[in-house]
Amino acid sequence: MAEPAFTQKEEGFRADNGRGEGRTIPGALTEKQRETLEELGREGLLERYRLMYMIRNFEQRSEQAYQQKKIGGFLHLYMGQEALGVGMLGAIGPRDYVVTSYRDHGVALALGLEPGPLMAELFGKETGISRGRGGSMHFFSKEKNFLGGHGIVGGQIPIGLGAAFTARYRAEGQVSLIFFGDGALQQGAFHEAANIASLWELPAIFIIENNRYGMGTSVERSSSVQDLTLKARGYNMEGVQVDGMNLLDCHALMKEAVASRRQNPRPLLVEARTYRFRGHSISDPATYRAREEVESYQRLDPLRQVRGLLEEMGWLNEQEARELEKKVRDEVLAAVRFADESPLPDPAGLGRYVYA
Ligand SMILES: Cc1ncc(C[n+]2csc(CCOP(=O)(O)OP(=O)(O)O)c2C)c(N)n1
Ligand SMILES: [Mg+2]
Repeated sequence: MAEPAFTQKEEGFRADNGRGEGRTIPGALTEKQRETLEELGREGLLERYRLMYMIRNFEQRSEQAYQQKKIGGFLHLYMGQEALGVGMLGAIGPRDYVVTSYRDHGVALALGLEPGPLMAELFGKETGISRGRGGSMHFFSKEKNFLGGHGIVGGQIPIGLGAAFTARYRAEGQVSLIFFGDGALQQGAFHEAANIASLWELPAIFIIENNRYGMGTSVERSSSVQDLTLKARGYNMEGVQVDGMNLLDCHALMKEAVASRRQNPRPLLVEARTYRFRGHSISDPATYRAREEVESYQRLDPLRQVRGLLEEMGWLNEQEARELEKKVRDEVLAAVRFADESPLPDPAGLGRYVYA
C-alpha cells in the first residue's frame, strides 16, 4: 500500500490534509487551523512541541532500556501518536478525568507528569509512579485525575464512564476523556458504556485512537464499518473524525468539545486517525505491515509537522530547536539515571497497596 489507506478509501479525510510530505505550511492552513495557531501562540506551540519531543525520546530510551533488560514484561510505545495525546490533553482542564489503555506513556507525559517516576515505574522501582508495582501498563496519578493505564482491552472504558457519571452528579463542569484503540472499540464494554453515556447524558468523550491495527489485525478486518464514527449513531451520540497526526486539529476539536460539554453534558465519540510507528509491543516486529505503508505515515510524522510549523512561523530557529531538544534529551537521560539508581520495592511490602 503506497498511500495511507484512509486517504484513498474515504472522501472528506486526508491524512495529510492535502499538504503533502507532512509539512504543515502556514500559508496552507485552513482558517480554523490559523485561529488555533493564534490561540496557542509561540509559547503554547513550543510547549506542545517540547512535550511531543519528550514522548518520542522517552519511548526511544525505554526501548533501549528494555533491550538492556532493565525493563521486563510488556512495553507498548506511543511513537507516531504524539500529536493526538498532546493536542487533546493540552485542551482540557486540571480537574478533568483521563483514562487510557496500556499504551499510556504518552498520555502520562502529555498530562505533564515528570519522566523520572514514569521511567522508574518501567524499571519496577519503589520510586515509580505506581511504586514499581504496576509497570508500563499501569501509570496512575491522583493529582492529575489520571485513572490509569489498563491492561485489559476496553477495561478502561467503563471506568471512564464512572468518572463521567461522577462529573455529572457533582455538576462541577468536569468531563471524562476515555482513550482506547480501534480494537477496543469492538468490545462489549464500549457499547454498554456508550448506551448509558447517551441515556444519562454524561460528559464522556470517547476517543478512538485509530492506529489501524489491534495487534496484527487491521481495522478493515475487525470493524463492520470503516468510518468508525458511525458507531455513535446507534447510541444517538455525536461522532466526529479528526486527523490524529495534526496537533492543531486535535487541539481545536477537544477545546470545543470540552467547552460545550461543561455547559451541556452529553457524550461524544471521536475517531482520531493515527499510526503507531513501532509494532504493537516491543516483541512485535510488525511484519504484517508493508514498508510503503509505514513510510507513508512516517512522512506525516507529527513532530516534523510541528517543528516545521514553528520554523515557518519564525518562532524557532535551528539553533533554538537544537537547544530545546538537547534539554529534553538530558531530562530523559536524568530520568533513566533516577530509575537506575532507585531501589527495588522491599519484598516484605509485597502485600501493600493490594486491594483484597
Ligand atoms: C480483554 C483482552 N483481550 C485481549 C487482550 C490482548 N490484547 C492486548 S492489546 C490488544 C489489541 C488492542 O488493539 P487496539 O485497541 O487497537 O489498541 P492499540 O494497541 O492499537 O493501541 C489485544 C488483543 C487483552 N489485553 N485484553
Ligand atoms: Mg489499534
